[in-house]
Amino acid sequence: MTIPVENVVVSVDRTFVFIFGSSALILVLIACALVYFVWKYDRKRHPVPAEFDGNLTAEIIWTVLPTILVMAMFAYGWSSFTALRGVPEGAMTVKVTARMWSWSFEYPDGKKSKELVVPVGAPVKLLLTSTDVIHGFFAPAFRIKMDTVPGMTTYAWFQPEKEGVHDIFCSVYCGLHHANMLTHIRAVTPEAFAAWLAEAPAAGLDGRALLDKYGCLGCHSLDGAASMGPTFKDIKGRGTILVAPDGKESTVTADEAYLLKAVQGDKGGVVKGFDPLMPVFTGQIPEPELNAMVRFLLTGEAAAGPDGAALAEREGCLGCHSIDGSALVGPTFKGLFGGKTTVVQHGHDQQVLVDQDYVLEVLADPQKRPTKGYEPMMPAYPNLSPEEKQALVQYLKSLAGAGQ
Ligand code: HEC
Ligand code: HEC
Ligand SMILES: [Cu+2]
Repeated sequence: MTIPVENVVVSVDRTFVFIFGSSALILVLIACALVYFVWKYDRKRHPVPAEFDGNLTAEIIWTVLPTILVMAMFAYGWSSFTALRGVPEGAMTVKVTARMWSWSFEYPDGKKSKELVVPVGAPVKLLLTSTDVIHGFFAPAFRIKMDTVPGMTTYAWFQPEKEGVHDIFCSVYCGLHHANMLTHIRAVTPEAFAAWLAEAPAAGLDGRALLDKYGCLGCHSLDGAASMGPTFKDIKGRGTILVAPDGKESTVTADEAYLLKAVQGDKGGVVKGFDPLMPVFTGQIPEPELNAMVRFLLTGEAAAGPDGAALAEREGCLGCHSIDGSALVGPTFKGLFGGKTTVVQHGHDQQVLVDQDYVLEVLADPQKRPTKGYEPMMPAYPNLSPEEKQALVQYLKSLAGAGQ
């Protein structure tokens, strides 16, 4: 089913204007009639009340007119309902997760984000759910208001026609920081969207995985084995003899600048002793990925680990934990790591050291030993990868203060 798009907003508004307009009109008519009758039939002008014994015409009118009006309201309402519920084919699906007190969005390629970035001119389908209590996804600019319910997936869709930034609110009161559950829809050009999607996720890029993804490892070995192209083993600082198209030979050192060009296949010559089979990737590999691959070639490191600060924000930790020492729903992260905390287990207080093991335990099963003096509201994070958990531990460590 395809529905012309502005029609969602337009038809919702038309329904609203029609119902509101006809109600307002009826209100005015009734008020005027009331005043008129009070004036016309007061005791001075009408000392003796008239007696009626039924009026068929009047009865038909007051049955037929409201029926028409209500049917018209239904027709308008039905058209906007179908527009809101009928997702056009080919819509990009974005998973929306609501939690106390933040939103996160996951794209089909696995990219996660705190804001909902979408391309203009294409429909977006939202699959909504919640990890804790009922929240409401409310995007007034697109006339969407849909509950997000734990254990259930609801949906909505919209299509931005212009570039712009639009608010997203939570429409269901969900506790202390309900009012902070704010983010936005950012509608950008399709090109900007593609670039944004390809950007390095906050989790960091794995250079080795990228070499695999771009098919480099089909022609280059990592272990020194001979292949179609030179091996990547010990490529750093290696002297390479390049043969330029005019046959001139030159020796280059495999440093970062050379590799950045070589990886894209435009190093200006062919490595001596090899066939010119290296594909040209110029402009096809986004810069962050290029850098990650070169970093891997130079250092052998897969990637910088995930960024703990970005992760803490994206996963909503910072909605409940401050980093400046102030108390929110949970204890502040400032100075937490390396210090002592009091937890309750089997009704007994217990002093524990906040170290890596403790943080990992909290992320896996926060209610095993909840922190004393706080509501047991900390959600479990079973879906974080070991690297992500590690990044959070490092992040907490970095907030521990001097000497930790
Ligand atoms: C179809 C096989 C093939 C694929 C796929 C391929 N390469 Fe190559 N590559 C070669 C060949 C052959 C050479 C040597 C000849 C030349 O310089 O063109 C080479 C040369 C290189 C060099 C220079 C090596 C040196 O010793 O100076 C680098 C760096 C390189 N490739 C990186 C990559 C990366 C990164 C990818 C993936 C994005 C990739 N290659 C994909 C075949 C391939
Ligand atoms: C909904 C609010 C909320 C969110 C979201 C949340 N926490 Fe918590 N957290 C709490 C509360 C409340 C406590 C204390 C009570 C308890 O242990 O359940 C707590 C306790 C903790 C503790 C133990 C502190 C101590 O002194 O014992 C750590 C560590 C922690 N959270 C880390 C995190 C991390 C990391 C994240 C994000 C991945 C996160 N929290 C997300 C509310 C939250
Ligand atoms: Cu909410």
